[in-house]
Amino acid sequence: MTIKIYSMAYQDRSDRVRWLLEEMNVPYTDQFLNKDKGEMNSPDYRSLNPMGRVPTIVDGDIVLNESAAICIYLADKYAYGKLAPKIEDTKLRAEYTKWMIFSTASLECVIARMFTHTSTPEETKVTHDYVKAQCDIMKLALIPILSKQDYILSSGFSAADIMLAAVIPGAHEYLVQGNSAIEAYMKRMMEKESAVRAKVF
Ligand SMILES: N[C@@H](CCC(=O)N[C@@H](CS)C(=O)NCC(=O)O)C(=O)O
Repeated sequence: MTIKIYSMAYQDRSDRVRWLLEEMNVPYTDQFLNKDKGEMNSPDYRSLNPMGRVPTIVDGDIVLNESAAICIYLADKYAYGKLAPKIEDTKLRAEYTKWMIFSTASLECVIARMFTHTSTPEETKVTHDYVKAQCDIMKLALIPILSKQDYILSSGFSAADIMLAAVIPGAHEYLVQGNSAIEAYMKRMMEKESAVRAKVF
């Protein structure tokens, strides 16, 4: 049975799910919801995601929300030991889990403020100062790693790169611009054929 992805557009938080599936050559279909037409609020969709948010996937009898959880699930199911380190590789798996969660829980959570906390020029300034300061802190974790290796895990390309590289551009001016290690990393990611096929960037 083909996996179904519910989203609003290619470039919402479904981007990483589509990218991962393209990378693994796992077939899927897109179900785009029109928010203006109330499709996120329909009883049918609310039965899949009570919060009326996207992405959601349906994979057989599995219905899953939260992009990081979806990618952890899919990488384990379809690319275990390849794009997702095995549980037995304790150290690597711990690092992998950290970056999978970091991407949405720490990084995207901060970046998303720029889409919501900007209703006046004063609020916009406070928000941008906050996001910049937080990005400066997160760069302390990212730059040393990306300066010495091509991917966030020492073992090579993984689903953690898909998560990170899908989120980082949201704060391009604070994370990418002028930071050669992150710039080079993002260039590598944007050139991935699977990312191009998934229309991530
Ligand atoms: N942490 C969630 C966030 C989900 C989320 O907020 N998605 C946005 C779209 S990218 C949404 O559905 N917004 C609801 C709306 O715009 O009404 C995830 O990573 O999946």
